[in-house]
Amino acid sequence: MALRDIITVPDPRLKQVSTPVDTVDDDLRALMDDMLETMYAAPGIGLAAVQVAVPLRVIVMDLAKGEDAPAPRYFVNPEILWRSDEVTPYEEGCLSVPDIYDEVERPSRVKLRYMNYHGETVEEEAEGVFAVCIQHEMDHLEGVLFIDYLSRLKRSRAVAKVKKAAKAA
Ligand code: K1U
Ligand code: ZN
Repeated sequence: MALRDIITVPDPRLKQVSTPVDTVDDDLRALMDDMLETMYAAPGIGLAAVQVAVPLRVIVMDLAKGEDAPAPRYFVNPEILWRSDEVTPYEEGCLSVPDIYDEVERPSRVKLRYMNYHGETVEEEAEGVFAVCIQHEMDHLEGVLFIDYLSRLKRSRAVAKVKKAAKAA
C-alpha cells in the first residue's frame, strides 16, 4: 500500500468527469487500498479516486467513530437510484479544499447501486452522514465540488485561501 498525493483546488483535474470501471480486479483493489490509506492519513471520512488524480468512478469511505473498529467501504461505479424530496443541511469539508467548511443542502436519503471491493453488485439506502458523504463523493465523479454550491464570492475566497496556504507551505 502507498500514500498518494491529494490534489487541491484550483487543479483542473478535479473538474474531470470520471470514467466507469470495467472490472474489479487486483489492480483496482490496489488503488482502493492506497486510497483508503491516503484517506486515513489525511484524515478524512471519504475520498474519490479523482482526488488522487485517477479519474475512475471509485470511492472509499469510513464513517466509524472515534474508538470504533475501522469500517472501510468501497464503491465502484456508484449510481443513485432514488433521492428523497426532503433535504438536510450539513457542514461539509473536502480534502481537496482544505480547511474550508460550509453548509450544503442535499437530499436526506438516497438509494444506491454500486460494486463493492469484490465486484459484487449491492443496493442499499443511505441516510444521515452516509447520505451526505456518498453524495459529496459522487459529485467528485462528475467534477463537482461542494464549494460549487456556494456563492461565487464564497467560492473564490475559498480557492484563494487554499492557493495562499499551498504557496506558503
Ligand atoms: O475530500 C473529501 O471528499 C473527503 C471529505 C468527505 C466529507 C466530509 C464532510 C461532509 C461531506 C463529505 C472529508 O473527509 S473532509 C474531512 C472530514 O470531514 C473529517 C476529518 C477527520 C475527522 C472527521 C471528519
Ligand atoms: Zn471532497
